[in-house]
Amino acid sequence: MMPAQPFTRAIVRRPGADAGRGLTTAGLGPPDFSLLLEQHAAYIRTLRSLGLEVIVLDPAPGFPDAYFVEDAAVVLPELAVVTNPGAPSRRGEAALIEPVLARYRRTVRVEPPGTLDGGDVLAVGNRFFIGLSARTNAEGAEQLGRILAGHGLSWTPVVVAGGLHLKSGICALGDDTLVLAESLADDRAFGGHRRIVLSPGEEYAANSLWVNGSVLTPAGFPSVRAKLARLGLPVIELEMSEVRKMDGGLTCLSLRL
Ligand code: CIR
Repeated sequence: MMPAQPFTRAIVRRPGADAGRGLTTAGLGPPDFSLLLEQHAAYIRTLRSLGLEVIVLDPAPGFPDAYFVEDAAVVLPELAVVTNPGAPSRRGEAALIEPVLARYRRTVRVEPPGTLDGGDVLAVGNRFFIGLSARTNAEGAEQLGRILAGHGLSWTPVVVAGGLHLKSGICALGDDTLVLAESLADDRAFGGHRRIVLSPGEEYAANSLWVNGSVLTPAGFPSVRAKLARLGLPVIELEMSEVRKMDGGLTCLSLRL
């Protein structure tokens, strides 16, 4: 289940004091800022405990969603694609992340009128699924698709019918296994892979994060934990209550390189 190239680094950004002004549809109320910082710090500690070098960026004033760094880029082995985030309030995040990524990769950009959020991009080995969502339009998906194809990587568009991003309902464990919400289970796009289908009420845990053979999953979903553990993977549960209030999950908090 290990990919050819394990991750060695992660880029994260600390939430700013304005985090509660970010976009959300969760209806769970504003996050408790000190608890949000605690949960974010635990996430960083966990990535470090798995051997990753974690590059921690400062909050970006004026961009309350900027700690969801995953949306501003798609990192490939040979280059980083800096996105044009779909939400107007998040567009400026691309320019903030580009110089950081340029330390590690050649960078290219998704250009308007294309929009794309990294949360809509799921890599399963050499195969990519790109969600068409309220944030990612067909033009943005095609721009990324052309870049992927140019690197010998295949891609499939998937219409995101519910949830913010494609990865709000699905994640990949290594190169062959998908964990997905029941609403995506019948989508033929995912047919060729081993699939763990989550029951209604467990959807939030579909955004789990596989890191080099371990899987991070949100706390509070014991049956998902059990399903993951049955695969023989080490499972690490993280408290995500405050991140969830802002529609965020485990993958959005980092870019893995
Ligand atoms: C937003 O609505 O853009 C943020 N509040 C949440 C982004 C979550 N990102 C992700 O799932 N990749």
